[in-house]
Amino acid sequence: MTDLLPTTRTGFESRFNHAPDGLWSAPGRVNLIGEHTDYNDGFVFPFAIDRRTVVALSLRSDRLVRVASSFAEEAIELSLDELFPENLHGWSAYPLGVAWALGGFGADLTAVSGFEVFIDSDVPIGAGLSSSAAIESAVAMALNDVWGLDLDRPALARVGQLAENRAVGAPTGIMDQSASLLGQADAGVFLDCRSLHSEVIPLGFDAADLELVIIDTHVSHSHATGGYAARRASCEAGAAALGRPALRDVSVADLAHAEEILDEKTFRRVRHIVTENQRVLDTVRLLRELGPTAIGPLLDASHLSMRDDFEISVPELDLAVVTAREAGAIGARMTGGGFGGAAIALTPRELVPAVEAAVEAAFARHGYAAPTMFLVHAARGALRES
Ligand code: GAF
Repeated sequence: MTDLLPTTRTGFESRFNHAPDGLWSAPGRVNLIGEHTDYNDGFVFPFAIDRRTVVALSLRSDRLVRVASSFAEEAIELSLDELFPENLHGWSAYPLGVAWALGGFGADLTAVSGFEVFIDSDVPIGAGLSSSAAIESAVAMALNDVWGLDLDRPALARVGQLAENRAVGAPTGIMDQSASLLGQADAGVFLDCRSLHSEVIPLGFDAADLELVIIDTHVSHSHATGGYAARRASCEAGAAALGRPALRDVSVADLAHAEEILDEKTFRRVRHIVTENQRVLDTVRLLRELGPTAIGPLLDASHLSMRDDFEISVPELDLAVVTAREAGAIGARMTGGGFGGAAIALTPRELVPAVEAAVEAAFARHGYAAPTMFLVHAARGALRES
């Protein structure tokens, strides 16, 4: 149960003047390791967090769709007959994009009933914790139920990704929606983004007295603009030049040859993906063999690779990472798509106040806006709440 359930129900009732058919929820996610590897058919290891989006939804007897939320004044109305990506704008492109995307996964959009939905969330927006995937996954779960589609969770993740790619216009991979739909309490989701095979792996943070601190820099980022798409294009160009279907098919041992034939920048982009895939595999292995205290150096190496090879960090993220490490975190890295958002610091529980104080002081010294810091814990994935 989450605290948002009563307020979401009330929000629905006050907008639409009747009770919803049900409530569904889905969490945001944090990526522990494996950045930009998802659209390269590689490996990722995120977990669903204890911040959720809740949707209250009911079917209508006609073809009208009405979407309202706690974070926007206006409610959006349109007919299912007008439900095309080019008609969807702003925040409503996430829920309505999912309704449209379900048309590619078995929903007959010429025949299904319209619906009313109210959305509330405590996933911070813009922190790189996938507030968007939380909306997509919660709405996908809800429509899957009320439209009687019987899609499994990996398919619902692909629905959310299609909505993000086509309705929102961000050329993102499958990681965020998969974490939101497949997450489990106290565990990470180890996902092969080619086969979509996933394994839930216990994290053991609590038993090791470790906490994952989120340091939200408030440097805003968007995956629908330049940098993300440019990195994706470099990766695809690198794979093509190497004659491989995807960078998943390039190994660490292939890097010497890659350096010979690629231009310097493309080579660094490729090296990030190839080494990051290996770091995901190493993280999962170390977690199993030695527990979470062993994974710190891999988090650090991931950050350096994103800073120097993939060039998706910003000075605020670098400062957060360096300062957290100096204050006692056992590993730290930026998380998510980059160009802003949040860093994570895996920190012994008793050192969390020291890490937070050091980061706050360092940001003040550099004249950066004060960051927001909080802990996240691995939580269950999307579900029907009532
Ligand atoms: C964003 C995208 F949505 C993901 O698909 C992934 O590529 C991530 O950036 C980077 O690892 O969250």
